[in-house]
This record gives sequence, structure tokens and C-alpha cells, in this order.
Amino acid sequence: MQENEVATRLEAARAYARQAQELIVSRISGPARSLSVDTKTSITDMVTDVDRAVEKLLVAGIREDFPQDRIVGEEFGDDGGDGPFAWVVDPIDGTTNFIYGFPAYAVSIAVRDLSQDATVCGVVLDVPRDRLYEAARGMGAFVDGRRISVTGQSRLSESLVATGFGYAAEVRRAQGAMVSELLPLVRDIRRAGAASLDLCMVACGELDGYYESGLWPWDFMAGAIIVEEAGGKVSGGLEPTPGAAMTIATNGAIHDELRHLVVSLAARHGSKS
Ligand code: LIP
Repeated sequence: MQENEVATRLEAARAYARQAQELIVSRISGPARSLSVDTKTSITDMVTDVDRAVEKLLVAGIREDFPQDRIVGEEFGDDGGDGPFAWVVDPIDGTTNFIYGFPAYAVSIAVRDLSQDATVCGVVLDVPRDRLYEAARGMGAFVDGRRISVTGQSRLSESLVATGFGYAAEVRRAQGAMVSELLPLVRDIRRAGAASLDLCMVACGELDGYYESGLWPWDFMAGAIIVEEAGGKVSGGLEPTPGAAMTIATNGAIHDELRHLVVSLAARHGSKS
């Protein structure tokens, strides 16, 4: 029964993500390209009319097909619902990239079973690369239907590690200080600008690890189940589970070492972990 409920939602999530992709692509194709851009928490934190239109599209689809389910989105917050499942959606993760046309932004959709307080399936659609990542608990992780898995790298010094930065200047100062100490200890650092895609890149072996403080549930929930189902590990820093304080995702082999380092650097530089 529960398995069926998850499979139905995963299938629906794929369809919603494809509809969202169509809407996004229609707004950036051809000579008519025009975005209306507002700012949110700071001048660096932007949102467009496309983010809002995509979230409305996702919410309308979910509401129609699963009227009892709860829905939480980045742009409009909690849409209500009192069923046992909750949808956590980011209409465009990587909005800054989207605005600039930098090719790293995604539609991210996670489904949670509230009775277990756990994500049961997730979809991340990388719009510029036209790749659909997905996972359901216990079923493995896939990109465009092909199974994916994490790297086997066990040395942090030979690991490619991604991170990201928040929007507040003070937070960025601490994050920058941390990354400057981490850089000499790893193979290299990447900052692509879309947390959901950083996680999928860990899942499919394009990165060995990733950490970031200050993420929201819609940034990481879908990507996190994709990493775990690809054989990787996801945790917080001091906390067991990923969250606003810290999200760490790796191939598993470097997890403890990266986590230990990130927690101690965060403590030293007054950042959250
Ligand atoms: C953004 C991320 C980015 C992260 C930012 C922000 P948005 O999401 O995915 O990688 O560093 O803090 O959360 O605002 O583009 O949906």
C-alpha cells in the first residue's frame, strides 16, 4: 500500500518536473526573453516571476492529484494539507544561475512520509543539461533511467569537494574563511550554485563530497535521498541529520573525515554546523 503510494507520487513528481522544465524553457527561449527580478532576504538573494509561476504550476498539479497532501514551497511557503505525505518543492534551485544563464539550475521535488519523518522519494531535474535524477527509498538512484552510484575515493586529500554560500554578508565571511582552510587539504573545490545539483553530482560520481551551511529543506531534501540511494551518506555537522545548520553529503568513504574537519572549521570561524 505504502509502496504503491510512493510509486504513484514518484511518477507524478517526474511529470510535474517535466512540466516545470517546459515552462522554464519557454520563458528563456527566443528573442522574447525577459525576466522580472525581485530581491528577498538581501540584495544578492533574487527571485523571478518564473520561480513563482513554476511553483504555482507545481502546487496546482499536486493539489489536483493529491488533494490531502501537504505542500511546502520555497516561494509561497506552506500550502496546507493534512494527509500523511508532504511535498517539498523548489521551483528553481540556483536562481542566480538561471538569471545569468549560467548552466546549473534545477527543479527539485521531494516527497516525505510524515508518519516516519523521512523522505520517501525525490526528483531533481537539471534543466540546462536536461537530466532527470530520481530515487525512491530502497530502490536505488537513477539519472534518465540509468542507475548511478557514488565514487570510491577514500582519501580526502584526493577528493573533489563542492560547497555553497548563503546570501548574508556575515555568513559569507565565515563560509569564505572556512573554505580557504579546506582548499589546501582537498583535490579542489567547486561552487556550482545549486545545492540540489551539488547533491546529485555527489550521487553520480561527479564530486566526492559536498557541504554547505544555511540550506532550506527545499534545497536539499530531494538531492539527499538521491545521494543515499546512490550509496552515499548525508548528515548534518553536529546534528545527525542535514538541516539549516549544516548539510554534508559524500560518497561515504570520506564522510567522517570531511565531517570532522567541517565541524572544527565551523567552530573556529563562528559558522553554524
Ligand atoms: C540556493 C542554492 C545555492 C546555495 C544558496 C541557495 P536558490 O538556492 O541552491 O547553491 O548556495 O544558499 O540556497 O536560492 O537558488 O533556490
